[in-house]
Amino acid sequence: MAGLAPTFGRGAMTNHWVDIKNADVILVMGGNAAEAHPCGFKWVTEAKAHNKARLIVVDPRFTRTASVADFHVPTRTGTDIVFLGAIINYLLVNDKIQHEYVRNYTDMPFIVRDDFAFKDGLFSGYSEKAGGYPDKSTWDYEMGSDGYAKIDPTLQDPRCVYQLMKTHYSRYTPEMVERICGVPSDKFHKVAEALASTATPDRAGTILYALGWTHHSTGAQTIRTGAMIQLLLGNMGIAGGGMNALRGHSNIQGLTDLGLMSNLLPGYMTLPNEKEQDFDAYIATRATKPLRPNQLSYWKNYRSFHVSLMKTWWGDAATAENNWAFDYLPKLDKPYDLLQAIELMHQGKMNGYIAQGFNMLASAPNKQKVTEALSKLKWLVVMDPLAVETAEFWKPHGEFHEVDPAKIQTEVFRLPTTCFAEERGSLVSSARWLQWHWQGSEPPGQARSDLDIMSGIFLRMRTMYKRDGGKFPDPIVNLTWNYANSESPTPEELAKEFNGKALVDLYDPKDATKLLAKKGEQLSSFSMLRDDGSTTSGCWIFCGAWTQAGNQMGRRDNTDPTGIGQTLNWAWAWPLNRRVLYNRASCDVKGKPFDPKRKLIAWNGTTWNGPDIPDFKADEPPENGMGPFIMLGEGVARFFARGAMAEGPFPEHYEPFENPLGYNPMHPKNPLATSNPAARVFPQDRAQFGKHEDFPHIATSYRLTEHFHYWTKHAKLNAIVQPEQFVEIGEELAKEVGVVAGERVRVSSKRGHIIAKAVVTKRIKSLMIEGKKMHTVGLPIHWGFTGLAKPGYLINTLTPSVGDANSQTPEFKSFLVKVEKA
Ligand SMILES: Nc1nc2c(c(=O)[nH]1)N[C@H]1C(S)=C(S)[C@@H](COP(=O)(O)OP(=O)(O)OC[C@H]3O[C@@H](n4cnc5c(=O)[nH]c(N)nc54)[C@H](O)[C@@H]3O)O[C@H]1N2
Ligand SMILES: Nc1nc2c(c(=O)[nH]1)N[C@H]1C(S)=C(S)[C@@H](COP(=O)(O)OP(=O)(O)OC[C@H]3O[C@@H](n4cnc5c(=O)[nH]c(N)nc54)[C@H](O)[C@@H]3O)O[C@H]1N2
Ligand SMILES: [Mo]
Repeated sequence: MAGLAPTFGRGAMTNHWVDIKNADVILVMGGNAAEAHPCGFKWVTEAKAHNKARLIVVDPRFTRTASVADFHVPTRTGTDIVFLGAIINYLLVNDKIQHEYVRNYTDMPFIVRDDFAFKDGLFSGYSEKAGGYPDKSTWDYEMGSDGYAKIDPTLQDPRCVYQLMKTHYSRYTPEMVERICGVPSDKFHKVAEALASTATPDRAGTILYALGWTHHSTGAQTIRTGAMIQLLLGNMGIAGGGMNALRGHSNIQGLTDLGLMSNLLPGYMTLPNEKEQDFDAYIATRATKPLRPNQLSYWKNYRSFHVSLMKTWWGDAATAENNWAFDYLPKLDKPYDLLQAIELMHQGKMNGYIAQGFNMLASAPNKQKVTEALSKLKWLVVMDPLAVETAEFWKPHGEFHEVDPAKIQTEVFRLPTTCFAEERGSLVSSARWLQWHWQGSEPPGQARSDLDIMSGIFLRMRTMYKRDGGKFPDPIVNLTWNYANSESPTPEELAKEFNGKALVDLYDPKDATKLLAKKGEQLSSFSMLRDDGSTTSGCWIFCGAWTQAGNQMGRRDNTDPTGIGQTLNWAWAWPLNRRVLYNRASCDVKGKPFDPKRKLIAWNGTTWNGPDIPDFKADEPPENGMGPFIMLGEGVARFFARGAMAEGPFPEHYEPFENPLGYNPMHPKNPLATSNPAARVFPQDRAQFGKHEDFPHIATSYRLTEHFHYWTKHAKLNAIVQPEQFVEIGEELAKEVGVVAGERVRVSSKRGHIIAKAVVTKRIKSLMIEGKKMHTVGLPIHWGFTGLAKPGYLINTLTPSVGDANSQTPEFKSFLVKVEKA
């Protein structure tokens, strides 16, 4: 089992960094972009300077982003669905929605099945025994005899999505926001009014978010709630709009794009599960059919993407007869996310682990559990340029890390790697741009690139399989490995492989005389991919990045013909260089831009034309009624997530697993609906949750500009600017526990304690929650026991092991502690 740094958040920007300058209203909620994305944040500054944009920040703390905002709203962590749900309610009740947009481009008119229900905080299909929703069949539309979903364009049918949504969010009132989030009604209304001002076609609003939304057991649903607001306002697909996930590590976007998650294949295809042994059935469940007449449902091409991937990986060994080597793919019995991996190690069910660019002892929740888990491995490989905490987990480090090496049998191998500055290749930004970068310096000492190390391991494994056989050697011995130097594939060779090529002369299926690509040529679009084994593509969404014309990612022409940031010749964006996803929705049904100032595309009578690349069928006449959301069978966006989410089709508020009240004010009488019923939680971890009676303070953890996680403390200048661990507490809490700035505090949770200096600040205010005064404690994450900065405790000594129901991302941002004078 290999563990690459798992992605702790997911998604991408629907728009892009430069486009933020086109916004009239910017909501930063669940992130601190000025601090964690300081380069990209300049586009917020541009919007304020040139567009008179209003910046609103909703964050438990007064952050560096808040310091330049027009308006900051302190809130309680883990309650954003209440706040956003109340915004939905506000927009619906006050009729602040873009009518033409929602009627034509969303599922509002769709009729939902009769047996779908929501009661006492739980949706139909819930099973207490299974601990979640084993049966989601009721979360679906009513289907007509013609095979299409039924709709009511008048939106009057009580079972249509619009009516159900209205009822669902009617419970989300400003009063509930005040009680649950601790946000007074006047502050809530100021935010609601600002957002509502973008419901008109001539105004745009954007939402920027990151970990303050993802690091919760309800993370994915919080993001959905934000997206629902953007849809109601007609802000998706337009310049200056969108849902913009600000990703973390410089290439974490590339990591998810290439499918480096336990359940993914490249290009957001998914691995089969254990029950999916039949190839055609596997394809059929993913190649979704249109749910309405004339819709594109682009995933219908799944087979072409999939077969092209298998031809890339296994070449001649992938044939029509063996279903393109479908048997070579592992079939998942369960998701193997980080929390699962730690649990399996902890149960002694894993022998070895490769931590590649991943300091898991520092970054994963519940350090004690991680230490015990690592101690049960036979071997651990750490691939990193630095001597990080994970590689030294077996060694005592005073009060910061107490272990007994005599009791740990794990053999640890450290393989020193290069880092980004010592290699060339492509990095994918949050904006989905693939940008080529060039090597800046030579690696020191014996450091070797990850590519060389992984190739070395692979080639030696292949030799052993060839020599000794084994249970199922085929996937290893038949893997395509056509690199000039097999010990050291180049980034160029890999980039070309991800793009894909023709394996035969490819002719236009509609015109047999028209040659599209000669055998061996690089392809220019994923529309050329075939399901008959005649094409390859290692990642279909990257098809177009390295064509016959060469490396598109290295392009550096920043010409912006219309001045709205559409620099189509700078780098290359997936898919097909489109810069704003769903840009068809920036035009009315006739194909005329809603706002000519912000034109992205328009219909000229025969085709759709830019300044952006149409995210649509380029020659599809508007009168055919094809919707803008071409990846969905509906062709329109979903308010009602049919079957897609783990805990229900409409986002609902559930409390964090360590809950400062002991109940969920939305459902005080139903303990089953206190916290997310479908969250990732193992029985043993449940026993390690603390109670509010013992741990009365709400903790959240976050970053500082001066450090990058746990490795810049190895760099002298960073270690000088932020030398020592600290804990931020508000003035009222400081008074309560009797400490002044600079004194040491002990912060404990059910899982352990840390001791650090107190920073007493006005930036964190106490909140009134359900009539009780509550305090938030701020924990910067950057310190540990290796490096040049002053040694400190790992923050994840304190955090609970529990994850989001959909992404399994740990709940790092909301847990309970007790602060005392040390
Ligand atoms: N300098 C620097 N930059 C970085 C990084 C770094 O380590 N250093 N790390 C990178 C990585 S990997 C990532 S993922 C990104 C993360 O980028 P961000 O998500 O912006 O970073 P964080 O500081 O973890 O958290 C953001 C904010 O969320 C707030 N918050 C906590 N809980 C809640 C909540 O329930 N609701 C709301 N509305 N807000 C909440 C916190 O107070 C905090 O201000 O940054 C990247 N950029
Ligand atoms: N409590 C709490 N915990 C958190 C978070 C939080 O907000 N609160 N944030 C979470 C998030 S969003 C993230 S992303 C994680 C971060 O967790 P990690 O990814 O484990 O943290 P980093 O310190 O960035 O570790 C990356 C390592 O990669 C090494 N490295 C750099 N370049 C290369 C290379 O080219 N090859 C190899 N092999 N290694 C390289 C670096 O030296 C570094 O040690 O932490 C998570 N943990
Ligand atoms: Mo991250």
